[in-house]
Amino acid sequence: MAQQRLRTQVGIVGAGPAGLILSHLLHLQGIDSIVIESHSRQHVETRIRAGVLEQGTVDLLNEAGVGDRMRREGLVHHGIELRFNGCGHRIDMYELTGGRAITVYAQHEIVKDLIAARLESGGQIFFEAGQAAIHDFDGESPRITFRHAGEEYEIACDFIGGCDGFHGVCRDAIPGEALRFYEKVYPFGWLGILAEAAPASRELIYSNHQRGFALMSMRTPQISRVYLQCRPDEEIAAWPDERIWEELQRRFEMSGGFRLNEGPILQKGVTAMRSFVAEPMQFGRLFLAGDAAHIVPPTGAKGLNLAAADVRILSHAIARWYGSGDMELMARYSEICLRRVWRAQHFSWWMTSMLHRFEGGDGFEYRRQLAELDHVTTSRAAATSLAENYTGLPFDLPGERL
Ligand code: RFL
Ligand code: PHB
Repeated sequence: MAQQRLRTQVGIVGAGPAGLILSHLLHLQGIDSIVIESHSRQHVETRIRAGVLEQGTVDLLNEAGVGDRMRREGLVHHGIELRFNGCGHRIDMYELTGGRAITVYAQHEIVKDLIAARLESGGQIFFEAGQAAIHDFDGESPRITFRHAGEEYEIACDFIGGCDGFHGVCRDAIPGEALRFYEKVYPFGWLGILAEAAPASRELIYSNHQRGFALMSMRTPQISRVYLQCRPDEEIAAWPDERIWEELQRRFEMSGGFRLNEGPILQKGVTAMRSFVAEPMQFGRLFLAGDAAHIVPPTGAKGLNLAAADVRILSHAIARWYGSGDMELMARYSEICLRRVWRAQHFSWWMTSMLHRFEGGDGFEYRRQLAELDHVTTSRAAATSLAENYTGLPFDLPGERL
């Protein structure tokens, strides 16, 4: 069978937030890319994932001209609630950070907006691309091969964006001795539901409870997104809807009385929790971005935001290379991203440790958590640190030049 040969400047594997934002930002700088994605368009546009966008991510999407629907439909939140020992405590992030906020807007809506923008401006995305493989990225002429609609394809390019998530092929294509992995697996997971029920609070509630952690989030004023800590290998079949609601009601209980609004559960699933970093994030002309390079536990709501921060740097680095042949930013890509990645790793680990129930604890862990939560909710300095990290570090950390 004849192979279809294509040529582009940047070949991108993965049409998640990292791959799509990268493709769009490159386009804005006049750089051509082709994206290949193993799933269908419908699948990636309906996959329920993240929901919390840092101020910097919102600003990036707005500046890139893909923020119209997010501005109309996204929910801007100025605070979050930490709930423990039967009482709620609001962290006023807006006031503590001098006006920074988060926006609740579903990841798959961002994906929809970006796919529409790419296709509208003539961008090429191959959905349902099978058997993707990357080649020759240690030299000057990398290639991507894949199958699509029964045909074999080859894309010749100058650079490859490895944006194919944690289970993708790009990271594994790098010689083992060139990478170092850092990993921490947590002894629990999250059971998440999407429910047709009005959120019981206007803002997110992170609840530390002796039965386990629970989080109330939302997608719209009519749709709740709620999580509860469970075993990492929890069987979803063991959780009929009534059991989920009963457990959630207990974990959000308050001395003054509080009930979540219940409604039909539209979707449910279990996610294991891990912290993971692959270093460096570059090998030759292959650049890893987003979950392909790092995973954070979702307690800090950082995964999608890190993916956006990575590709922002990468698009600048690539644009500089094409513009003036300047390699410096490209050479520093990994180092610049990893600094933010490790800050987010620390914050996500810290939130996770403060809020989850650890099995086998003799009570010391729980008492320590209560003391920490007491500190965070009564010390302005501690609350400010949480608020700064949650709303997001500035895009350009000290010492970075863009
Ligand atoms: P993605 O989204 O996994 O996209 C990778 C894409 O690559 C495709 N792919 C391939 N394509 C071609 N060939 C192959 N061989 C391929 N292998 C894979 C995949 O089909 C997919 O389309 O990675 P990306 O772009 O790096 O984006 C990262 C985010 O998706 C992730 O970090 C967040 O969803 C994490 N996350 C959260 N992040 C936040 O910032 N705020 C949150 O509130 C938040 N909540 C969450 C989360 C993740 C969760 N789960 C399900 C893990 C809540 C949960 C429950
Ligand atoms: C979500 O709305 O899906 C969400 C919110 C906050 C988190 C994680 C997930 O920390």
